[in-house]
Amino acid sequence: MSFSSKFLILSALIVLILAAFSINEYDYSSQIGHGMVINEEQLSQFKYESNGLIVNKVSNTIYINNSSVLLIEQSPGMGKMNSTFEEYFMINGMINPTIIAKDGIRIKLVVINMDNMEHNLAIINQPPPYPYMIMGGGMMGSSVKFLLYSNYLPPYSGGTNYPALIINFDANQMGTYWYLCTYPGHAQEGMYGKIVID
Ligand SMILES: [Cu+2]
Repeated sequence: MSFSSKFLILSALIVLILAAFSINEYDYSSQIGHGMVINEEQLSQFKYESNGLIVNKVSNTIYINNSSVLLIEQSPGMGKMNSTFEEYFMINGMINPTIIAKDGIRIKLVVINMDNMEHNLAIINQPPPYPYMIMGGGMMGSSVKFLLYSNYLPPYSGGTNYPALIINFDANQMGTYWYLCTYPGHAQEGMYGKIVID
């Protein structure tokens, strides 16, 4: 086979791969909300899309400088990921990473429950340690401010469909916050991470 025909085949392959990705692009607006599921194929697409973030595995930090997709997995492996926590967030292969987001950007949060428990995602201005009850008592009366409070995702029951939630989060209030799960006991056990908007 000549060099030019190899080149042509390679080019065609690249075009096909790019086409496959654009076909898989979602109309996010129609999927924002509760009760949706994400299958393995969509999951790998979101993993691909969230690969563009600046990740520092040594400092367990993710920098988000432009509007992007952030894939947030909840307790994948059901505690078998060598985590010291039973309940935790896994983002870009890191457990409860610190997220540093530029002020004014929109982050598409793709939250996927991979655990056999209910979880949600909240962003608050209160640092740890957290009480057993975040809602309905534990932190009432304090000056807790929520930037985000999501619905609860139902437990993952096996198979190739994961309970999911997509949220457009506008990082437009500079400050230091924490993302956490408000299910009783989860944040107390370590299901939280820091998020800085600067
Ligand atoms: Cu939880």
